[in-house]
Amino acid sequence: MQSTSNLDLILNDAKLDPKLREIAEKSIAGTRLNSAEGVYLYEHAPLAYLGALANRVREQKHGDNTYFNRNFHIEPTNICLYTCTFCSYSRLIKKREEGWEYSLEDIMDIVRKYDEQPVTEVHIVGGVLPQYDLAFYTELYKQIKAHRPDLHIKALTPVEYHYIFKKAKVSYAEGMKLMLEAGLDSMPGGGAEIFHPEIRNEIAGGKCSGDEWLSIHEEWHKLGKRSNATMLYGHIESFFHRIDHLDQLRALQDKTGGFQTFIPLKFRNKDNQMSHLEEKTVIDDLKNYAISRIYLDNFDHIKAYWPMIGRDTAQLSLAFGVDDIDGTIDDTTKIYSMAGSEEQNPALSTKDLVNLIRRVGRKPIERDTLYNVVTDYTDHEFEDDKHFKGYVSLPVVN
Ligand code: V47
Ligand code: SF4
Repeated sequence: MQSTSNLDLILNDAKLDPKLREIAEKSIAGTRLNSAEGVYLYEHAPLAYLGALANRVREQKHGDNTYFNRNFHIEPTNICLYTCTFCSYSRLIKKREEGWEYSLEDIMDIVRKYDEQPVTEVHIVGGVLPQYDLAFYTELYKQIKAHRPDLHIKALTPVEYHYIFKKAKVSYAEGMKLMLEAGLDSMPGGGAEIFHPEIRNEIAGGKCSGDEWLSIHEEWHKLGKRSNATMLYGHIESFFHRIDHLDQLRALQDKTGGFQTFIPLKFRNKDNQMSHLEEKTVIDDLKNYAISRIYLDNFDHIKAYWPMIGRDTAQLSLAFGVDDIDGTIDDTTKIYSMAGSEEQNPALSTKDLVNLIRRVGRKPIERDTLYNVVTDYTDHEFEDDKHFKGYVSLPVVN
């Protein structure tokens, strides 16, 4: 594990690029980096420098604490009327026989399957289709809350909400209030992709714009509620576009403080319209985690979505600014490998997940969605972990 002494060693090197020294000094002093400095980090900073600097920020915020939670995913449908070029769902509009469209009762059956499981959250996200409208989701949230009031509903992204509200002819503010009243607790970070229209129009044309994505989160935050943010990187965007994306998130966070976690999502190239693009390397991924940690000074958490990047990279990421590993359970999801995730059949028991974190010298903490501590596993001894078998799912939509 890296420590601040690694950073001292790097800063004591007389040959260190003076610009990188200046940036490190700014970060250490708690002075915000500007966008030119962000791009400079992507273009010039070596991996060891980025790791040492990001680790310093991470340890200042969280020490060795590394968070995970127990949730399950439901994808109401894997068919979508949009055609994002990176998405492995979009082709299904023409091949409906490979798709599913769950009814409200189907979804409630899935929820009931977890009745005996110690999960704290249900993460709902799927494709966009007309029948999944305002009435459908408000009724679904109400039924979930009636069945299991303590289950945190983290559901849908501005991609769906924009579509649903437009169809129902309600404003974003009115729409989000209706969702809150129906039982929505928080919003996941999906659908953000890359905000800059130069890229967004190419890869996600037709769905909500970057500004609309941000406005819906803003309305949700105004209601006193929390959400996450993502960035889909490693396709046709440049470093400038990545920093522009982070800048916009940082600005909204200054205004509302409503974001909890930033989740960088590495583009995977299986079975989509951008399959010809080569995927980024692990080194690029680690640099991207580190720069996100250094740059997003007003975000509490940086999350690695381990089913997508694999266990080894997830462990490494904990030394590059990441303090959260998405630990989820699910045995119903069918599409986790559609986009070519690292984990073809990802399954980790709580014990395995705890050990994965411990083995790189960090402290495993099970959290709920809002980062309240559920169980501190730092000194926990597992006698028999058979009562809980964890599985993870991999939603790759929105
Ligand atoms: O928005 C789609 C991405 C996202 C691909 O908030 C792809 O806790 C890589 O947002 N390669 C959905 N990524 C997943 C998501 C998420 C996941 C885990 C936790 C949380 C959270 C949010 O997946 C989409 C899109 O950006 N995605 N296709 C692909 N080929
Ligand atoms: Fe639809 Fe989301 Fe896939 Fe785009 S990323 S095609 S909006 S499911």
